[in-house]
Amino acid sequence: MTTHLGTKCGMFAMMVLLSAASCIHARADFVSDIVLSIDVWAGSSHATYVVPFSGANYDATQRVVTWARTTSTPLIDPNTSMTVATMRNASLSIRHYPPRILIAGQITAGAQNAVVLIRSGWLQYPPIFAGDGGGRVSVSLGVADLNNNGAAVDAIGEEGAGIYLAESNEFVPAGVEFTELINAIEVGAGGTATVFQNDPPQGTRQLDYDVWGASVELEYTLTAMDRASYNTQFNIEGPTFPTGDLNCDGVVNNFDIDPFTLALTDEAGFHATYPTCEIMNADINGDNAIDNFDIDAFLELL
Ligand SMILES: [Ca+2]
Ligand SMILES: [Ca+2]
Ligand SMILES: [Ca+2]
Repeated sequence: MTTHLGTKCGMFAMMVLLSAASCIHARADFVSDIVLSIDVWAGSSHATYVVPFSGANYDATQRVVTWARTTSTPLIDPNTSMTVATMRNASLSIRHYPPRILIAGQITAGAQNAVVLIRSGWLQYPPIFAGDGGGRVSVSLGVADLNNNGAAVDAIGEEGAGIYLAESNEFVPAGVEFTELINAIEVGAGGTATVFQNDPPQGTRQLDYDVWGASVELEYTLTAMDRASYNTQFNIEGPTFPTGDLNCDGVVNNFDIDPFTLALTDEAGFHATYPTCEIMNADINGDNAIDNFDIDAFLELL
């Protein structure tokens, strides 16, 4: 599992040319070091905005990474000093379990049409075995013409390609990729439009493969000087792991004794050793704390 995450993060780091990034140190154990990246290309210019994992955006108790920036932030090409686009009201929330990724924000293109790529970090969570889980994507995408000559948000790639992609697992076997088919939104002079789409339309889509990770990305072209807004939510529902299951293999037995002891005595060590398991499974008596009062109740479960 660690190898998968490391590989993914390494690729991620290379893509954003963040040579100092490593997925080994200083991160929540369930999410990659980079929790959000925004790349924008316009002509020969390229700007990147990267939100690294930090203690300041991590709630260790809830195991949620949150980050938000409401101010207007120019995305500037470091070589040409050109403002390629402007970011505003950008936010992110990644929750460990039940797994959920939220991304929202607005991008306004600069003087040229812009290619925008927005990615969440890679989320790891307790494995959800084939058929036991489902997933659902909700997304709204909008466009506003700010310079009175019409505006468009268009998918990149062939006809029918979606602007929005949510995926589970690193290798994305067929059946665990969610592709939104919002292909283009166009408005006339001074116009605005917002499109909503859910995948599936109702309920959740069955996950046909064992899954343990997820990420989301949006990629589109935006007309010059115009604004695109996005608001996405990707939820994975899996089996709830029984109380006392501290290695997250679905059953409570003697193999849970060591991880239970670790959860009780060394929270950081637990997360390091069982990165995809939920430590609150050690709260056997349900008082929202993991302490010595859980020991007797745990022994009764065995
Ligand atoms: Ca326009
Ligand atoms: Ca177990
Ligand atoms: Ca307790």
